[in-house]
Amino acid sequence: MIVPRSVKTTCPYCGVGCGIVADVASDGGVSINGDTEHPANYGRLCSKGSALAETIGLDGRLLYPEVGGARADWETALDLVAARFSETIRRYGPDAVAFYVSGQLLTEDYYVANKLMKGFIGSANIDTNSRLCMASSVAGHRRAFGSDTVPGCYEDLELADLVVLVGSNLAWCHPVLYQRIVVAKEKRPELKVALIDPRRTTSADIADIHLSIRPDGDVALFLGLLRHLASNSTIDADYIARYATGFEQALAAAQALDRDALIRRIGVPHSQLEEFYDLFAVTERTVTVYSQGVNQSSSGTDKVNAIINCHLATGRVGKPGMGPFSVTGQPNAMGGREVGGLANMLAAHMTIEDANDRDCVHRFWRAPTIATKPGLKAVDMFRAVGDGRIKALWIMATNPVVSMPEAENVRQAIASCPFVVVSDVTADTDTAKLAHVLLPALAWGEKSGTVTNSERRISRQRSFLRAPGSARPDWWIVTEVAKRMGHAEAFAYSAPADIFAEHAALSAFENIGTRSFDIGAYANLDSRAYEELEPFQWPCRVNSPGTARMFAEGGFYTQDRRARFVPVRLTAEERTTSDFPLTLNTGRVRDHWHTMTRTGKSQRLSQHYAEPFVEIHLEDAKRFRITDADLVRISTGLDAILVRALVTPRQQPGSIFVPMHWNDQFASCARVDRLVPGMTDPISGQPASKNVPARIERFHAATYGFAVLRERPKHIAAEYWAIAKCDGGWRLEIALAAEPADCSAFASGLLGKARDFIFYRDLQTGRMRFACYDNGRLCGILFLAPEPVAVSREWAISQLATTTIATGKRNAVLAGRPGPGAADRGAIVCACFGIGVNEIAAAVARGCCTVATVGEATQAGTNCGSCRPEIRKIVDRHALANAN
Ligand SMILES: Nc1nc2c(c(=O)[nH]1)N[C@H]1C(S)=C(S)[C@@H](COP(=O)(O)OP(=O)(O)OC[C@H]3O[C@@H](n4cnc5c(=O)[nH]c(N)nc54)[C@H](O)[C@@H]3O)O[C@H]1N2
Ligand SMILES: Nc1nc2c(c(=O)[nH]1)N[C@H]1C(S)=C(S)[C@@H](COP(=O)(O)OP(=O)(O)OC[C@H]3O[C@@H](n4cnc5c(=O)[nH]c(N)nc54)[C@H](O)[C@@H]3O)O[C@H]1N2
Ligand code: SF4
Ligand SMILES: [Mo]
Repeated sequence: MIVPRSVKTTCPYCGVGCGIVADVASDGGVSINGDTEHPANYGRLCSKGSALAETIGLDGRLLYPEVGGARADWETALDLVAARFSETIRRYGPDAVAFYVSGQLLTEDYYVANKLMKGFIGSANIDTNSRLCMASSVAGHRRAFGSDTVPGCYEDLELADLVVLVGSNLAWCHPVLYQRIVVAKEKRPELKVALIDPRRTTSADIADIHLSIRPDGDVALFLGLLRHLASNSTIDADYIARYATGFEQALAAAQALDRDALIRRIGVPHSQLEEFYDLFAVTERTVTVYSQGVNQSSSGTDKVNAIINCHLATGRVGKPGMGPFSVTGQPNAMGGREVGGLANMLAAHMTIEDANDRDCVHRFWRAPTIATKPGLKAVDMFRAVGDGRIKALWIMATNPVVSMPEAENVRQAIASCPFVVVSDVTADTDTAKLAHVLLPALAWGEKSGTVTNSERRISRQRSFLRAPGSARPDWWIVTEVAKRMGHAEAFAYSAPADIFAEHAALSAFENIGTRSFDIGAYANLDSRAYEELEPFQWPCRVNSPGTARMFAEGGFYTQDRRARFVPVRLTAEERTTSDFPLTLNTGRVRDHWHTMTRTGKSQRLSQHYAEPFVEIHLEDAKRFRITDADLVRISTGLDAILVRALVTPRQQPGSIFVPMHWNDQFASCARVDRLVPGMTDPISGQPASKNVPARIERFHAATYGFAVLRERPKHIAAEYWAIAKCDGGWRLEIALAAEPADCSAFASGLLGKARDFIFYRDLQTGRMRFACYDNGRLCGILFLAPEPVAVSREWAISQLATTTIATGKRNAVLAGRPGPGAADRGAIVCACFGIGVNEIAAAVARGCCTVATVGEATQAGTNCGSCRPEIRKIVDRHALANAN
């Protein structure tokens, strides 16, 4: 008998850090709702947060340690990890080992991993996937503010009169923040939104102005803005004089540039540029939100400083409704930065290069040693794994074979490494397959600790599920290895609360207001206080209540307490050549999370986009003879992938977009990071994943196929395939370079050898359909055609849901379209209620002319709201069609 309970926790996906209430019923059922009291979301959740209950099942989970592919007990696995790391260090020195960790670890996990590497192993070879995510923002903050501090808070987005979104698709990637802006804008239409993104993303929906700049045109754009602000006397000379230095040099650097060259580099019409500049100049309350379009660039750090320069110049920093705002991606990207999880940081915002900082941390930890120089950053780390300098590697909570640039080299490097440990919650990730030792970690819902969101707010994640199998928390795994490496005393924690208290104490240790990260108020908290910990914002010094905004009155963390203007330079970032004439841009979709190890388990989240794709502009499609729904091969100097073409006006000509999510478990050949070279920003070391020269060509398939299947097939013999969960089973897209010699054998290979197998071939068109039944129960349908299969996917999927199909109706299944009376929902728009585009269009045709009335009629968009921008588009399209 399960005791029903209601537990407050935090969403494990994006850096908005929404509060969640998880209710566990007596039958074990879990329901997830937004926490109405949490200041990040006040009850809201997006599609991913709302579908969390679907992803906590144990299918695919790693539940027991494995050594060499065989199940092992913890003692054996931990002893082996400790022995191999110790032995490698003894023979080759501390820099021969490395940890590659993640912003999806909790702060406590992160803290002990960093402590073990930097203070007890004595190397700084610990880097994190935040290198691929936040490193440029960290470097930019440190250059400007002397510390890695986000000055503002979420409320500023509502208080602003202008929100500038730079390289951020907030509607899909930080949906609850987006919704907060939508609501604020409805209340106060004078709140303007400007979007700066080469693509016209869904976030353009609320934008009053969209600048479709050239790839990496941002530095030029903000240099131009600084010049404009200076020439229009919008400079806050008083703020600059009191709190900053270097303004003249930064302005001179901007003014030295040729105006026309600058405009060409930005790539938008002069009039539109002036409109944006004027808007920025006259709007005191301006927040500039930026994300991966800024960070993931070879000029990422300069982009950050070019933005911050404009905010410093206008004194718009850390005041209500004003400030530069780097939004974090992962749930604990910020926590990782606090503990010093990057290879070039130490701990609690202290730096490796600073002898005093080293001494401070060394003494606090009572450590036998301390790292004396920065360790290898992610790209260099995997190169060092590849060339044998690193001989033992421990990967925790990240999937680098999918998410690292030069992914195929990374895969080979890991495969060649003498000793690889992977701690994960999923058994079969592309990275886990290469591990010598696999360690099962507790997943969200089972583990406890803290995370920090984009506005420096620390919240608790609390467990509400029992630990399955013999999975253990990441902090426990790390400390058990540390103990076995001879550091029992320094890692003798009994619970996450002990680690959090130590982390808090270190943040305040010898911190006389010299370090911005200070949560000394919690240095002595006990387990009960930890259990009850309410969300708070750092800094939160002893006897202080936490801080929403910083730097309005200066107080930066440089030697002289002044902020620094950085004289950024314009560098050439035009990379296309005649061989690779397009710019490949990569990023996210609404309903998937990274490498899909979790969202791929949810049929709801797998319907919005069910296969990997490339977005391409009509002009380019014509130029390269590609039509919508063709399969295309995209190649760069490194490698090639196969994906579906989506022809769209959202893309600017010359640039294509491929999502980062698909891995080798869900598609034959769609890991986009195989295409991305390890080119990095020279200051932050962050890879430039959004500007890669590429080529596109049509993949000439002889046969295309679509199938719905009750069971996932073991093997798919096709050049192209992409599989996704759907209601009742799986949906599969395939393409073959040559027509199968024996189509029936091919079909039974996929559908299984059930008793009843029916088949239809249209001799004229060459189209074929197969269906297979077991005792009247449909096992699967396969459609094959010489062109992309045109059958309603939703209708085919709905056939899986019908329990038995009468013999007379079986032909309708083969006809591959809905019979009379069976509506085709169309592609799913609302993931929460499974409402398709046809249902929404029908509601609009019946007279629903707003998102709200569509919601009343169909329920679409009435739960998490992530699909509202798309519904609005359908409504608008209809209005436009009527107007014409
Ligand atoms: N649904 C969903 N949400 C997520 C995640 C997820 O996987 N799925 N991941 C989370 C994580 S870890 C992160 S880091 C965030 C990322 O959140 P975002 O940064 O918003 O997401 P991306 O799609 O990577 O990139 C944002 C935009 O940058 C644009 N861009 C490309 N090049 C340039 C350029 O040169 N200049 C400008 N100005 N823009 C450019 C792209 O066209 C893209 O629309 O999302 C978080 N939220
Ligand atoms: N081309 C391109 N590449 C990119 C990006 C891009 O925009 N374009 N974005 C980059 C960015 S911003 C990011 S953040 C990265 C993300 O890339 P990854 O970090 O590789 O992505 P995830 O799929 O989130 O991987 C997390 C892994 O940890 C496991 N896991 C989940 N919870 C736990 C836990 O509690 N403990 C342990 N031990 N394991 C757990 C999951 O099963 C999964 O295998 O990708 C980067 N790569
Ligand atoms: S916006 Fe969505 S993914 Fe991000 S924390 Fe909130 S519910 Fe989770
Ligand atoms: Mo990220």
